[in-house]
Amino acid sequence: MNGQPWPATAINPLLTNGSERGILDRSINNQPCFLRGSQQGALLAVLTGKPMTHSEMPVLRSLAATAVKLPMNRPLGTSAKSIEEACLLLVDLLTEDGIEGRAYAFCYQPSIARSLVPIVAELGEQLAGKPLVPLDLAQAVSRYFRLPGVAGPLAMVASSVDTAVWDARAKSVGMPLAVYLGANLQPIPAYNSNGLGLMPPEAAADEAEALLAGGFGAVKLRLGRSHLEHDLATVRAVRHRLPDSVRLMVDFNQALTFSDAMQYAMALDNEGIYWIEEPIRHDDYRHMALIAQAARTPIQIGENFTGLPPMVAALEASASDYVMLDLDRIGGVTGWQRAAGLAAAYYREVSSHLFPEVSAHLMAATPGRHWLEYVDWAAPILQEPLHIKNGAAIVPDRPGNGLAWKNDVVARYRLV
Ligand code: SMN
Ligand code: MG
Repeated sequence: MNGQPWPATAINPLLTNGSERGILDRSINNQPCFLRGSQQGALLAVLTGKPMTHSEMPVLRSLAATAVKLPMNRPLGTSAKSIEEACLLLVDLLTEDGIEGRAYAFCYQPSIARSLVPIVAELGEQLAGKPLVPLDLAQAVSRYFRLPGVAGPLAMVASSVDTAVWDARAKSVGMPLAVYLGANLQPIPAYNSNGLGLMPPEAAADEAEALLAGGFGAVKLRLGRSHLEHDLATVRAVRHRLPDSVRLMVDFNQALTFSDAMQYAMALDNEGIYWIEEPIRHDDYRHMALIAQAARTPIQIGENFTGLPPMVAALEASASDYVMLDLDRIGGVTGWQRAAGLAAAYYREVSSHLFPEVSAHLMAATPGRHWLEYVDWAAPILQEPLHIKNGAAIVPDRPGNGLAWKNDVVARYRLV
C-alpha cells in the first residue's frame, strides 16, 4: 500500500454486492478465502483509510464453554497441592458473521471448570447483540458480576471472555493479536515451567536437565518443604547439574512464614538463584517488601493480582523486584495492557504466568517484558501448539491469538 490508503473505488469491484463472498484474501494460513460481513468492513477501513464505523463492528452472537480434564506430561507438585491433570475451561465466542474468538482458563480442579460452563452461557445471553468493542464489553461484564464480585473463578470467566473478544477483534482485521496491539512479532524468551515439583534431589536434577530440550535457558523449581535443608539439597543438586548459563527460578507458592522466609532467602542468596517467587502469603506486601529488601536475590510476585488494585498496593509497598501477570486474574487482554502500563510506571520487569499461547502476544506488546512462563498443558487440544525455538516462544503469524481446538481431543477429555 506504500502508506497510501486505497481509494474506495479501487476496491469496490472486488466486492460482490450483498453476497456472503467478498474480498479474496490469501493471507489466512496461505489458503484463499473470502472475507465476510464485518471482516470486509474492517479491510475496507484499512484500505480506504476511513475508520470502521460502529455499525460495521462485528456483533457478538454467542458465548459457550467446555470443561476438559487433560493428562499432563509432568505433574506439578507445589507446596500447596499436587496438580496431575490440567482442568481447563475452553471459551468460544461467535460473532453474527461467523468470526470465532477463543480463550481458555486454567481451573485447578474439575468442579471449578464444570461450574463455570453455565456461567459463561448465561453471560453470553447478556452480551448477545452487543458490538464487539473490548473495552465496552469488559465494562458490561464487570457490571454483570459486580454484586457477586469479580474474584476467583468469576475473574477467570471475565478475563477469558475478554481474551476471546480481543481474539475475534484481531481476526476481524486479519492481524495476529500482538500486531493488533501495536507490536512486532518477535521471539519471546521463555523458561520451562513444566514439572520440577517437590521431589527428591537427584530426580529433580534429572528432570531439570530434560527440561532444557528445545533450547530452554531457564527452568523453575518448586520449593516449600518444612525443612530448609531439604529444599537446599534439591536446589544444590539441580544447580550443580545445570550449566552456569541456565537460569534457575524457585517458587514457594506462599509456603513460608515471614521469619522462615527471611532465613530461606538468606540461604538462597548463595545458591545462584535467578528469582525467589511468592515466599510468603501473596498479599502480605509489607513483609514481602522486607524480604525483598534483605535478599540479594530478586523477589517475584504477581500471579495472584486479581485486577489492578492489588498490583498498585504491591508496587506502592515495593513488595517485589519483578512482577508477573496472570492473564486470567489480571483481566484478560484489557487488564494486562493496563497492568503493563502500571509496571512500566514503577520500572518493574513483567513476566507472564501460565497461558503461554496468548501471553506470548501480550509479552510482545509489553515494553518491560522479562520472561514468558512456558507450560505445555493445553498442547494436547491445540491444533497448533506454541512453538519454542532456541528457548524462545514464536508468536504465531496467524490472525488472532492463534488458539484453535482439536475437536476430537476435546470430545475425548470433556468433563460432563
Ligand atoms: C503455579 C501455581 C498454580 C498453578 C500452576 C502454576 C506456580 C507457577 O505458582 O508460578 O508456575
Ligand atoms: Mg508461582
